Amino acid sequence: MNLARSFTALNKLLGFVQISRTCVAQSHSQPALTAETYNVKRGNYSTANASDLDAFRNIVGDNNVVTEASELQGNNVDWIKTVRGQSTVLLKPKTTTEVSRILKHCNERKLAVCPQGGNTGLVGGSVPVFDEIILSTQRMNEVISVDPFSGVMVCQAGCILEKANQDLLEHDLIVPLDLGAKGSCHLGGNISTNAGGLRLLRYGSLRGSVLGVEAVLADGTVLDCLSKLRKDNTGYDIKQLMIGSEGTLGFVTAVSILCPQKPKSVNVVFLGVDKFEDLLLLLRKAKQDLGEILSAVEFVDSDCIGLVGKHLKLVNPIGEYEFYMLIETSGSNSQHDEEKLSSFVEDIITSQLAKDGTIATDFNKMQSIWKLRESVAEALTHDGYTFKYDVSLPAHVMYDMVHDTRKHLKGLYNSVVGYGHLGDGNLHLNVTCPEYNKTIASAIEPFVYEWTAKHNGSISAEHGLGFKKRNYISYTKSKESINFMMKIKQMFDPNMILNPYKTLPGNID
Ligand code: FAD
Ligand code: 2HG
Ligand code: ZN
Repeated sequence: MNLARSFTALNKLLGFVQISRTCVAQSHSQPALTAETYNVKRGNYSTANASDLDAFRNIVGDNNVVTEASELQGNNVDWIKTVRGQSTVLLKPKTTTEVSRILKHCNERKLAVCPQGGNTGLVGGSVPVFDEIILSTQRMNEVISVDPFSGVMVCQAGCILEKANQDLLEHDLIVPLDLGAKGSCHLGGNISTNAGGLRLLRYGSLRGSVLGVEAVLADGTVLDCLSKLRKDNTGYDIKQLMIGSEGTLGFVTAVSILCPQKPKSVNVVFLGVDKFEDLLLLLRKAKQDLGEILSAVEFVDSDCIGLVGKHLKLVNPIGEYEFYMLIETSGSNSQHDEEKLSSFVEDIITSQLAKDGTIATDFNKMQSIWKLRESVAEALTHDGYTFKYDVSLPAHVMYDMVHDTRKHLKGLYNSVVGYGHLGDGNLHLNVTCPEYNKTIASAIEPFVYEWTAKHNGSISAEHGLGFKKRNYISYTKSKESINFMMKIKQMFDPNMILNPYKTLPGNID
C-alpha cells in the first residue's frame, strides 16, 4: 500500500488545478476532405467574390480578412484531424457591431458561415465542410466586468477559458467550468457546445451558471440577453437556446457567468481499483462521506494509463490496476477537508474497495495527477485515427459498452478505451485504428449508437452533435422534438447560413 501523503503548503494552493496545455499539433498527415469522405452535397449558397471581400475589409479592416490558404489550414481542420473543410475566407471581428454587419451581409448574399472559437471541438462542428466563411472569436477577448460581490463576470465570447480563470483568481473567483482544452477553448465555444468538463459534478451545467448571452442572429440582429441577474422569470429564456446550439442559431458575442469563490483548500486522491463495480461503490461512498466538498470524480481504465505512458511519457504514481479513479475535494477549511478525506481513504483501503492510492495536497503533485486524466485525449491522437463517442449511460452498464465494443470489433482496432466523468454518468469511449476506412467505420457505427439507445442513454453527453453525429440524433431524440428543432432553426435562420451541415440531420439546404 503506497499511500503517499503530503499535507504541505496548503496555503499555496491556487484553487483550481491549472493545467496549461496548448493544444498539440498532431503528427499524422492532413485528413481527407470531409465532403469527399462523407459524400456531402453542397448547399445552395453563394461563393464569396471580390466585392464580398471588399465589404468584409471595410467592416473589420484588411488585416482581419484572411484569404491566404496556408494561414487558413489550421482553421479548416479539427483538433483530432479527422475532418477538413475548404474555406477560403477567415474573418476576425473585434466587436459585436462588426459581427452584426458581417452576418447581415452574408445573409443578404446567402453566404454560409462557420462560427469558430478555439477549434477544440470534437465532433467536427467548428470547421467548415465546404467553403463556409469562418467567423472567428479570436480577437473578441475582452473581459468587460467582474463583480466580486455577486461573482458575475461579463466578457466577450473569445476569452480563453484558462486566461479568464486566471483573471478571476485576482478576485478570489473561478470559472465554474474546467476542461483539458482550457488553454485554447473560448468561453463562446464552451457555451455554444454547453461543455460539461471536469467539475460539472460540483458546479452544475452551464445552463445554470450562464446568466446571460449576447448573440447575433443570422440577419445581423443583436439579441441582447446579457442579464447579470440570478433570478429573472420574465418570459421565455431565449439564452438557453443559444447554449448548446453549436453555432446553428446565432453567433455568441458576449456572456455573463456566475462564478463561484476560489476554494481555499483543494485535495486530490488517485486510486487503483480492480473492478468497475467497485468504482461505483467508491463513487457512492465519496458522495456520502465527502458530501459538500466533493468537486470531481473521474475514471480512466488501464489502457488509458498505458497510452499516456507510451505516447506522452506520463508516470503512473501507483501500481497497475484495471481502473483508476481521481477524486478531488474543494472546500474552505483545510483541516476539516483533510480529516474527512483521511477517514474516507482509511475506510476504502481497509475495506479493500481501493487497492492502492495516493493523496496529493500540494499543487505540483495534484497537477501531475490531473495531467494523467486530462491527457488521455491527446495520447489517443498519437495512437491512430480516433473514433470518439461521448455517451451518457446509467452507471451500472457504463463500462459494459467498452467490453462489448471490443468484442464486436474483433481486433479491428489499435485500442478501445473507456474513461470519463464517472460522477456525471458520462463515458468517453474511444476507438483508435491505423487509419480511417469505411469497413471500420461501419463496424463501429451504428453499433455504438444502438447500444446507447438500448440502454436509455444519450449519444452526446457533452461534446454536441456537430458534423459527425447529426445524422444519429434520432437515437436520442424523438421525431417530434427533431421536427421542432427544425422549426426553431427555420425561424432563427431562414436562409440556413449558420453552420450548415451541423447538428440537425441531413443536408439543410
Ligand atoms: P470550437 O471548437 O471552436 O467550436 C465548437 C462549436 O461551437 C462549433 O460548432 C462552433 O461552430 C460553435 N461555436 C464556437 N464559437 C461560437 C460562437 N461564438 N458562437 C456560436 N457558435 C460558436 N468538452 C466537454 O464538454 N468536456 C470536456 O471535458 C472536454 N474536454 C476536452 C479536452 C480536450 C483536450 C479537447 C481538445 C476538447 C475537449 N472538449 C470537452 C470538447 C469541447 O467542446 C471544447 O473543448 C470546447 O467547449 C469548445 O470550445 P472552442 O472554443 O474550442 O469551440
Ligand atoms: C475529456 O473529458 C474530454 O477528456 C475528451 O471530453 C473526451 O477524448 C474524449 O473522448
Ligand atoms: Zn469529457
